[in-house]
Amino acid sequence: MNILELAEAVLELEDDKAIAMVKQSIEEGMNAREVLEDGVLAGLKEIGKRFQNKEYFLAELTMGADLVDQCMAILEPHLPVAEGPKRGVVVIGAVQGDLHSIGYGLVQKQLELAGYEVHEVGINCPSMKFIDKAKEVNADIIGLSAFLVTTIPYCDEVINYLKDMGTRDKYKVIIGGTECNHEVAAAMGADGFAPDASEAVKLCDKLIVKPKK
Ligand code: B12
Repeated sequence: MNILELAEAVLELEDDKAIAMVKQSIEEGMNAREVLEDGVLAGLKEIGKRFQNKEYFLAELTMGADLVDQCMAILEPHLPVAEGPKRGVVVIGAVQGDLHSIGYGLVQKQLELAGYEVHEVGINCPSMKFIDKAKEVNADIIGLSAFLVTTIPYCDEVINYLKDMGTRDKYKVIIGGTECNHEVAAAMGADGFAPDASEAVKLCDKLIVKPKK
């Protein structure tokens, strides 16, 4: 199975071909993470570019996201799992107004594989729901996903609510998503930003001093 051809099939929204190639990659014993990142997600990134250039529209964006979901479901059971004590508790979701679930879903998966207990609060999640969930599960970290310039202010809102409630020190807050970066994170007073799921795991490892029993 050729990974570049898989990325191309995803980009061209050739569902049957892409899914068959993903299945074939498993049969051939290829590295599932590479197939996901360099094949499936590389194709999705190109879909985003076509959308930006107005060659693709919302329908194609949605079809691309559905195809990626299907490919991920096949690959997931083949991703490597970490063993050992629980490393920490993370609450994650997409902030209010944001419907992008693939990105934080991957972060969630990678964190779980790395030994974190992760609680997902879903898409379009009101700021207080992140905080209530964090309290309920005694989280170490709150992960906010924002893919749009218009939804990033809701990351600020979560941080401001935590400050208002006098609980800012209780949780580390991290952000991610296409339109986020280190500067945006620093400006809102977040504890960190990560550009992708593997960096998100490293960031959480850095922010959590002691693993949980
Ligand atoms: C798929 C997609 C959609 C799908 C999402 C489906 C789903 N279930 O997720 C749908 C069709 C719903 C959608 C809708 C829209 N979208 Co859209 N979408 C995308 C697209 C093509 C890919 C996003 C994606 O999932 N990538 C795959 C992931 C794996 O890639 P990734 O970003 O590298 O993910 C990593 C990081 O982001 C990070 N990360 C993510 N979350 C978190 C959280 C934490 C805590 C941390 C630490 C890290 C982290 O880790 C991830 C894993 O490695 C992007 C293009 C792009 N370049 O991002 C546009 C894009 C984000 N969308 C865009 C737009 C404009 C829209 C719409 C407004 C379109 C419209 N006219 O309606 C709507 C808005 C809907 C809403 N209210 O949220 C723009 C945003 C531009 C901007 N300046 O704000 C983009 C950039 C496209 C473009 N180039 O114009 N979209």
